[in-house]
Amino acid sequence: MLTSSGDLVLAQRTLWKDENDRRAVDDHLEGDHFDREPGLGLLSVVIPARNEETCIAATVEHLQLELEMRKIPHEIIVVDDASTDGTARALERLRRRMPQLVVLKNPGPHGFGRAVIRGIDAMSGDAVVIMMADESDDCRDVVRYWTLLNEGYDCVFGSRFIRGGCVIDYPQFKLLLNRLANLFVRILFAFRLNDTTNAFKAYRRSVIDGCRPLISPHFNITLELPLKAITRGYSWVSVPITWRNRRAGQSKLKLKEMGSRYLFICLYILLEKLLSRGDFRKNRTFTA
Ligand SMILES: Nc1nc2c(ncn2[C@@H]2O[C@H](COP(=O)(O)OP(=O)(O)O)[C@@H](O)[C@H]2O)c(=O)[nH]1
Ligand SMILES: [Mg+2]
Repeated sequence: MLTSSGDLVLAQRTLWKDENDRRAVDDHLEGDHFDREPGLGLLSVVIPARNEETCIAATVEHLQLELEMRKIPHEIIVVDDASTDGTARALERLRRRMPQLVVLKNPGPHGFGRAVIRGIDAMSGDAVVIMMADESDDCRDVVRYWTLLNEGYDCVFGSRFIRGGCVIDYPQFKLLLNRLANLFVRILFAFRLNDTTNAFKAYRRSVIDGCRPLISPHFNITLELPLKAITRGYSWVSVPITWRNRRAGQSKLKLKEMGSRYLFICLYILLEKLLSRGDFRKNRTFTA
């Protein structure tokens, strides 16, 4: 439950792994304003997938089970981006017995960002969680996200690097680059969020609509969404999450190809922040 001053009072403490996690949430409440938003009816989970035959079934089944158990009305949208392995077959088998599963094919052009946008465009939910296909994100964190959205936040941003969060088997070099990139983003935008680059986040539909047009074709969508949401004045909270490296299949993130694209989207949104005089902010109702 949230008080009008934005303090978080956790009605369901059992959702958090322990008392430290709860305090970590309290410590990371941010956002430059907080208007209480109405409760939500349906959750959409968008999962981009490319050549994930070894893990897509487990990812979807575990998620479905967790959401059923918690009685969260949901749909799961998997966007298959021209996979050349058995991903499409695995999804077809799942779809036959899971009415909540929507399988979309991205006919091209391809790319992580394009697949995420295609999933978001097709969603029927009042809010969306973007989740990976390789079992790296914890389904229980999706439930935590949903709880916080229902308490009134516009966005919930998981962080693996605050008290209560953790990473398992993160490749060392990638971890170093990740921490440097996130430090750079933090300094550039002057906020406390320290895991901006991770895609696994939750947004109300109103935030997604307020961040359009979405322009990132590749992994830079992972920066575009949270940076726009924060810059445009949506409320957000950061909570500890767990991430584990994939145990099967191959990583598709090509750091060399992504560096300049990440920089591009950062500078694009920084320019909006510095020069647009708030034209794109939430609840902007007049033009001058
Ligand atoms: N639809 C789609 N999904 C992608 C693409 N590239 C990566 N993914 C998915 O994005 C998620 C994260 O990719 P992954 O390879 O695990 O990146 P890493 O964890 O950073 O190494 C996985 O679910 C992938 O299947 C793509 O081009 N299209
Ligand atoms: Mg991964």
